[in-house]
Amino acid sequence: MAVLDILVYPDPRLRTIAKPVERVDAPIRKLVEDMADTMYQAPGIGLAAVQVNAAKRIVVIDLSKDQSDLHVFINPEILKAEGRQEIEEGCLSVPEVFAPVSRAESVVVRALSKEGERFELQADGLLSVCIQHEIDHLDGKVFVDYLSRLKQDRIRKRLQKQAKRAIQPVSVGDAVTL
Ligand code: GNR
Ligand code: NI
Repeated sequence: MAVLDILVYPDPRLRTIAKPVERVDAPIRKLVEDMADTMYQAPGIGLAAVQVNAAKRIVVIDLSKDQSDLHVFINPEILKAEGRQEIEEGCLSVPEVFAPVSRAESVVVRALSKEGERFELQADGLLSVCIQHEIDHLDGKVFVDYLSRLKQDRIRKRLQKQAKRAIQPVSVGDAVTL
């Protein structure tokens, strides 16, 4: 069990375009497991490798309440997208921000499984949204990119301020425990 650190917007590493996985081998399967651990611990319903600073095209999703329905997508590709839906999205890399985003209602996705086997899946509703949100991460995109410039600026400033506060400066006279 290994929980990885999740990059926080506006970290420039979230703009990385992930590279396809060439072979689904033991190190890749270990990364998939660590990503699932990280997603469950957060907790979130999806996670893309770019969010844990791994530039590989890997996504994990589990919409269940009891960690019983893990979907693994390696090198996912959207073959077909139809219709439109808008739901309130959130992102583990953009804490405490929720906003509606317009996306395809249904998608057909092709990917490799954890065993390296090709499969296709038709998804709609929240699973469809989540697949699109995660594939965006693999292309260096974050859901706030779809919001107005004003909202993006506010979110960026707020999270930058929080990141600065999280680094506690040690001032003269502070007790230091070794
Ligand atoms: O946990 C998550 N919830 C969520 C809710 C609505 C739309 C998309 C998501 S994905 C998000 C986890 C995440 O940041 N994945 O990249
Ligand atoms: Ni996200």
